[in-house]
Amino acid sequence: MLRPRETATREHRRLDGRWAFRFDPDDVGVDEDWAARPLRDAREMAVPASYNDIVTRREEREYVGAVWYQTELRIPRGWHERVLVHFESVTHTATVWVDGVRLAEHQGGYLPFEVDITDHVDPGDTVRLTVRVDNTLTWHTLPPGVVETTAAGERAQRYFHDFFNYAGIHRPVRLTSRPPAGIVDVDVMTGLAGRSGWVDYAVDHDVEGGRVRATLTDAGVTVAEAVGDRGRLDVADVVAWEIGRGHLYELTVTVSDAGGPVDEYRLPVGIRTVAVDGHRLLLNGEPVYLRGFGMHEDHVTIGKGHNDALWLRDFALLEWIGANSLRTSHYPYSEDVLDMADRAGVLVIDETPAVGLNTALFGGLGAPTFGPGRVDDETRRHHAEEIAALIARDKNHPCVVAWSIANEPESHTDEAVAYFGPLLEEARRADPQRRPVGIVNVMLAPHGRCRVTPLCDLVMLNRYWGWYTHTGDLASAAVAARAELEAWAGEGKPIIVTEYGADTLPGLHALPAEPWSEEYQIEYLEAMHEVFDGIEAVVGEHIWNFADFATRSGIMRVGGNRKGVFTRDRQPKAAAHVVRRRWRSAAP
Ligand code: GCB
Repeated sequence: MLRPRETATREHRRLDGRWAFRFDPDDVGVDEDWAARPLRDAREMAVPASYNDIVTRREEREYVGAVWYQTELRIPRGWHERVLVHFESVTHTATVWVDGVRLAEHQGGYLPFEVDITDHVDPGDTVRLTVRVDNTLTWHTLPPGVVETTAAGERAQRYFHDFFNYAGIHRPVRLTSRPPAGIVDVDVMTGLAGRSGWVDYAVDHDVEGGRVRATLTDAGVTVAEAVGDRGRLDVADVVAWEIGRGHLYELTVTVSDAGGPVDEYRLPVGIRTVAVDGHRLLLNGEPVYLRGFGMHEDHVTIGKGHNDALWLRDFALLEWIGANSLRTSHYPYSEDVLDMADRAGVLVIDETPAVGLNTALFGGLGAPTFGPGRVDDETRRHHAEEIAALIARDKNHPCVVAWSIANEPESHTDEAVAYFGPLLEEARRADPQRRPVGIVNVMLAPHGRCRVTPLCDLVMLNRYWGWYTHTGDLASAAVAARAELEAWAGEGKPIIVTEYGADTLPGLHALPAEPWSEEYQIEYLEAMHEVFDGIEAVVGEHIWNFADFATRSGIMRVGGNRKGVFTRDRQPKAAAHVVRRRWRSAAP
């Protein structure tokens, strides 16, 4: 599915704003046909935004189940072709009606879907768009979860991951128009040799007898052209896409039939190569060292709602601190974030929402992770769909340098090998660029115990020596860190430490340094950096986390997870200045 973009043949308008909204605690909305008429007893809700931090009652913030959103929209009078509604993300399950007609259901809270409403509307019509959103996590959703009943008889959601289960319509909704037949998909593969570069493109379309023309421009000037469904565009004196310099060409693809142009699509293209060579991760043939963060889509009041201003601030801070990369922990982020990374020259490890496939973590369950009725074939099928949809959405972004198909899953058992082996293969097959694929390994499955990481192209490790283990004893933490990293280095693959960090309360000071103080976060990071610098196979350090973020409440968390180098309102803790000195004095 191609992302909506305005071209000569495609238009869209955003449906964001304040929609009617109501909770459905008894789950009667479908039976009572709420979509057939204006929502009764509705209040206003912002779209896009999570609803959880806009409401004020605990039962509503922590609500489990269905909520309803509704808006009216007008189909522009000039729109006589296909009309669709494109949702960038609805968390976690969406059912969509137009004027009482149920048209679609979509599972998965972090990837886009579209609903073709052509047969249900006419140009100039005003129609009612209703969306039922269910935030329930089960063993067959990603992330997974279980619903329990509390002693007080309330429904409560248990999950095995460490961020608040925000829900709602999280990203823009667009009404779009495009030709009835046209461009279905575009793939690009780019290459470099000295001062020459090239773009191999492939266009999938459903125009009978359609002929494809591809034009590559640089700041409006044509640099190469080709004809045919697939072909190569050669670029002399290429400006490669690099860290900190996200140079983008624009590929325009047009499909014409005997009557002239039928459809046009435009795509920003960065010309670069990504490869793994032994211990090294190569960008454009040169070794790179990743400096950056695991992040979250998380802000005060809007929760996981997308907001350009807040993300521009995040990118400004990444630049300020000298970061060159990020991981979309623990789910696919808005496509706008990837666009920003493309333009900024920031490398991205792109992650699926498969977090918490591990019943030993965050609240635990005391039951095995894998098995019928828990993480089983149905979960695996959905997981495969999520991997395919993520790669289909993001494959053409130059910023994406690796795929993470899961964060901290159980990885030491036969069941884990049987589950992940085929998924890793599917991810490799799905990416035309064949970027490296892996899982992010959990500390409970160290070197010698984890059986899935050896099947991956990269070693990605989340490690909390000095925090969850060796708490307060950084000398011992460094010994443990060195020993384990050296063992992993023996695998001959690049190692990225995808998480390391210490909870820190801004303003809490202690001399000598103590856990939770600003001094400890600094000493902790310095101790880890000294270890990383001594091991050649370590090619990346991603601090956990970029900023403090919301979690469910618990005795391990004080106002959420406080491992941010920035506060939740995006101001630096003391450690940010220390990290900045290290990162800004390094090569790009
Ligand atoms: C982890 C998880 C991350 C948590 C973090 C922590 O290993 O991947 O989601 O937030 O640890 O702070 O405990």
